[in-house]
Amino acid sequence: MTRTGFVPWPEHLAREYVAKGYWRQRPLGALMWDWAEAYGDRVALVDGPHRLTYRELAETADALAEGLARTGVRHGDNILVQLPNCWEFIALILACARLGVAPVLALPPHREHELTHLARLAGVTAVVAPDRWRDFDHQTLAEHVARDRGAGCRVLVLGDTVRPGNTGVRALMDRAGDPAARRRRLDASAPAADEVLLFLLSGGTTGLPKIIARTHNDYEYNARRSGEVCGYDEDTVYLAVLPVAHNFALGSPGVLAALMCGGRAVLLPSPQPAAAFAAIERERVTVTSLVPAVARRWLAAAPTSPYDTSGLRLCQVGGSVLSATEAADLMAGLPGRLQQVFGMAEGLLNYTRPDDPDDIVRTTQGRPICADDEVLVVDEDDVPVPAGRSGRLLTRGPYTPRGYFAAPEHNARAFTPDGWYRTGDVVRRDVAGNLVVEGRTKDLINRGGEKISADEVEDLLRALPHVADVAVVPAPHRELGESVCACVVPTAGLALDLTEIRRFFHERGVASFKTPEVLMLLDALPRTPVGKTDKKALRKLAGEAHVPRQPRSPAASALQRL
Ligand code: OOB
Repeated sequence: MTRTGFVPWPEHLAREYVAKGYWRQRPLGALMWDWAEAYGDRVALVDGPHRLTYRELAETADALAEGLARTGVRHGDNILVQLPNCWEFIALILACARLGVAPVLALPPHREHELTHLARLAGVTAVVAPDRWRDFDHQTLAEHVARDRGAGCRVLVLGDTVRPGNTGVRALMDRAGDPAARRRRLDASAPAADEVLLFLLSGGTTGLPKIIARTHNDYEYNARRSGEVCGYDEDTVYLAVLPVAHNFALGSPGVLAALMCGGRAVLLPSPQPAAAFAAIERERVTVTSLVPAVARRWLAAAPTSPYDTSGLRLCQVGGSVLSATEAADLMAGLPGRLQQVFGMAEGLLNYTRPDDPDDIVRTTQGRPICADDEVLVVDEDDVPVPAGRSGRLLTRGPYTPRGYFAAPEHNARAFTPDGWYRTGDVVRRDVAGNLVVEGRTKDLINRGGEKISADEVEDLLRALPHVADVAVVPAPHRELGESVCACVVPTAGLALDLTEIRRFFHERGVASFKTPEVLMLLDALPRTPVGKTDKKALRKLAGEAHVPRQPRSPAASALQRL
């Protein structure tokens, strides 16, 4: 079953990846049963009061797979999934894997703007959402998104309030009936391992989000090899505080690697320090992963925390830039050994190793996980630069797909003709192969690890009559690293402020984390000699004019007209 829009690896490499044991040629659903056979009564998932053993998880995933099939979702379909961290999320991913249905993993803050786009792009046949989450009515949102897809797109709801016409996810998990017979039926119609397992969202390319099809083969390797590099074993207890819809918490090594080696995954709906520290003590957590913004909050909270977090062996930090000074602070003040992670939903993963010297852990973002990860550091003309010099990072490898899904025009820019992915990151590589991230060429805002396309926000702002010209750049932010700064040339006679922008974005159904938090009103945008918007100059302005989020008023008003 091939999905139109999927870009495969060249055949000779696919064969090589199998021969070298990277690709195991077993779909994740089959592996799930291997885990259940090996670790049956051990606890696999913990979510508040819910504790599921490996066997319960496998049986529930099978029941859900057949439940999904009864609603009409079938092998080869794509579905949109928007769920917070909860055990049902993991059961759903495994159920989809069993059926050959690929979930598009949206984030809980996404709204109609993003979800409608993703649903169309992947041609989904169902939308899965909670009934409510953080005071927001996701069921109604899911109904709107499904309606846009037309008749036949179902709404599946996780929660107590399932409206008529929609289907309850919990009811689909009913384990009545013979699990062995169900297992045989699902085995008989299992997908092939080179089919799409799931879709991850790209971290901010041009325009609306792109999606990345990850296969059973490549994503299983992504998680398994990451687990090996990070020393995962049966005693591993992984705490997921970042969204499991993200590659970092899901499979790098995250929840999936914990399940692969008989460990345990503990799911929390937020990275709030007190709840996280309590969970680390209660569940004897050994490893967790954080973005720097969260790590900073944990660092601030650690000295007064009453909880025993001494069981934490490894504290992974990645997703956005971490300076050597900050890394040193985290090494001194957070429980567990620091591990830097430089990864991407597009594939390539770099980790400092648990036994690396302090100096490497403090000053680098680690090295690739696979001997066949190809890494090139090049100049503007794609010519490799000497070791130790900084340049643009290109990569290929067994878990780095060869194109975004159904995006041929974008792929022509984001990939070289011979399949190298242009990461958009500027790095330096030391003699041992460790990478140091020094910047980026891609036009995005990295807001606490959440990537926001400048292009997308600019397009939205252009729809406001008040906006004559616009450019979006990052503004430094004390906690988040960066926030969205809108540089606007206003239409003569029309006043514009952040409240108006916020209202507009809200009405358009845009995820709130993309809403500009800093506004610079300008008479004209600076231009480069060739007439392009000079974003470098604007970034500098935004940096100089930076105002902390709190308090906003006096300093922010100084920004109203520069
Ligand atoms: C992770 O994945 P994405 O897809 O959200 O974002 C990838 C981009 C990278 O290209 C780079 O620009 C940035 O995020 N990034 C870092 C970084 N780790 C990621 N920039 C500086 N330092 C780092 N350590 O962010 C992701 C995926 C898997 C594991 C970890 C992070």
